[in-house]
Amino acid sequence: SDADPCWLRYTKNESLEGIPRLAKITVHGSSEQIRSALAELVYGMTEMTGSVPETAEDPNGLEANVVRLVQFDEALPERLRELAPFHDLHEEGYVIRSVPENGGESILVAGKSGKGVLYGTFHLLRLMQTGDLRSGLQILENPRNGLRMMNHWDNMDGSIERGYAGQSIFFKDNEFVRDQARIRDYARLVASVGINGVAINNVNVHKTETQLITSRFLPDVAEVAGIFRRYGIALFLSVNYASPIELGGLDTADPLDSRVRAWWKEKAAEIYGHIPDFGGFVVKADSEHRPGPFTYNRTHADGSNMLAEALAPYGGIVVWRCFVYNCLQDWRDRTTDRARAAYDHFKPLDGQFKQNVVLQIKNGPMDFQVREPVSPLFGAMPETNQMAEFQITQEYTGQQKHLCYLVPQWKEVLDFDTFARGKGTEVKKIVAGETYPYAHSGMAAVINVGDDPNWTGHTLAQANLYGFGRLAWNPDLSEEAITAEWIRLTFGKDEKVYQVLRSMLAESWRVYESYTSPLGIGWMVNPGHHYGPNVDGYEYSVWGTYHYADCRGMGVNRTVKDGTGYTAQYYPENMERYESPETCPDELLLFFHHVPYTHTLHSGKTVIQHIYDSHFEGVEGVEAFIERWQGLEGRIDAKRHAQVMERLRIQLAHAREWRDVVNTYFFRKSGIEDRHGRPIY
Ligand code: BDP
Repeated sequence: SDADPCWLRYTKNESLEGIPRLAKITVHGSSEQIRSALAELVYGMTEMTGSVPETAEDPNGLEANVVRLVQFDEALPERLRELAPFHDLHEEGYVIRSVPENGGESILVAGKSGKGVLYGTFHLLRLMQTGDLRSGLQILENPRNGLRMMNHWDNMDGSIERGYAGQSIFFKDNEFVRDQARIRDYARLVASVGINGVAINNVNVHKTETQLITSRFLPDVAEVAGIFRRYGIALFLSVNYASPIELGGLDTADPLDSRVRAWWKEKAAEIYGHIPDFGGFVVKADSEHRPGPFTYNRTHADGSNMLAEALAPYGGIVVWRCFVYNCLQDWRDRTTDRARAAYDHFKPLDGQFKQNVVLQIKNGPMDFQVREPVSPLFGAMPETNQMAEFQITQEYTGQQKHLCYLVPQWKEVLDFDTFARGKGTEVKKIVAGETYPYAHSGMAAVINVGDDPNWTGHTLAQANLYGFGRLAWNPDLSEEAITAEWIRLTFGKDEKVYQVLRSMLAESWRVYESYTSPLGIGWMVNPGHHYGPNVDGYEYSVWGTYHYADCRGMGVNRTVKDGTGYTAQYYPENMERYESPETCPDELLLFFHHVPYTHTLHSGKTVIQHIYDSHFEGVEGVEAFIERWQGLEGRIDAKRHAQVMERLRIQLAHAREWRDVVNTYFFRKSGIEDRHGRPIY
């Protein structure tokens, strides 16, 4: 397609010229994925060197001075077997090795599976793109997370729930799109960062999407699955829990009803008849008006196990979301607390789920706010598979009009110590299945792409997609390393471009946070679309998202002592830290405590002065982005430069609006003047 190549931008690269081994590629293996690896390598090398490399099968492993793609199988010649430490590789891992041969040097890219070779090939291409291809390569990588998933919230009419980059690349007018070029390029992009599972439809499964698992659409689903398969991606579908009623004509979806169970079993057989390697189901049940087992007085273990039983014979899994809460609560009742919901619902069910169910838990207890504590459910269920859900699409973080690089936020979540098994039980270990021996675990994210030519609306939002994939592969990668890779792949090697982009990305999350809702309280957005400031937008509504601001103070008391008791859901070390305003980190103070505006933060400022200062600083931060970005004119292509500049100007206007609305609101509530006498209305 002619869409933006994002980080797969293979610009001509002088440093590759004159490397003779790059003139030829040999292949051992016949999987679809190794074929894709070969195609990618040929394409990338052709673009970078200006000449098409020769390709050859090499059944005896005798070719020398080549790039050698090798998938392990029984027929692999002894010589090649010895070159790669296959025993150290997981199913999806790879090695990249320089092998001295005939006075020259070959590059070996080897894996146990075609997927491994594909991931290794993309790694090799990265080294070529960034000019880091050296001799003496000794790389061995295994993915830390088994499940590395994207969740699309795409609807079949082509719209995308919380999408900010155009229409769906999969669906249009209640059908599948006919031109699959974008889908292929999409598969390449996400596979290049190691994604191995994609759910193509919205977790809110409406009438048309309910039919995705019927003969009407399964042939189309199978076609997309075929494209994905070549890139090592398993296709998942979000399903409607009430399908037995809506599609099967039954009068119930009770998970313990034998007719319901039989219906799902037949359905699974039908699906796998079309797609033998179908990944499984993603399920949003009993949440925000979606049907679920609660209707029949059954638990979420009953509900998910019933689906798991149907998928098990084929190796499919059930990704069961923990975003379950009462969205019709009485806002006058201060004892209810939405933050408690996931833990309260799921923790008591630990140990009751089948092995092929995995619970998908949002990173925070509320809903993808700019700042939230980490969900206390992580690590709280030793006997139940868990995975983390993040949001790449910027629903609450500027909707891809604002620059907000989320890798720093995700790093904080992944590095958060739950103390589930004493010190050093970080979220990243739990979701990687390293703390408890989970059968399935990993990371998923709600993706930010649509059919906009640049995929993500804001060109720089591509960095979030890239960064998520890299972290899912290896959560120990540093923010700096991920950022540096992405900039060099996407914008080349200009040092000034690197410095400017690096600083903008690194600061952007905190800048966004500082001009929006303060100190972890979240929300304050317009209801419905969730863009732009509206301090009381949700304050007197049923959604459970409040700030409780009055003339004396603000914040939600979630303590055990005299609040909602939410803090008790954490292991003691974290509970104690959050329970007292003395030890609670400033950035989360209002999430956990209701305090007077004059309360002094650890920073030494009062809450009210912090609100004023941070909102002015946030706007200044955006002004500085614009100035720095201006300085890159002429150093990157005019099109992308202008596109980002246009977004930055929108961001500035809207950051000012946020500042003025929030500052004015709290000035009027509190009656306390800004110490610096700046304009507050
Ligand atoms: C919220 C979104 C809503 C989603 C829901 C979910 O506002 O559109 O359906 O999460 O995750 O963030 O199910």
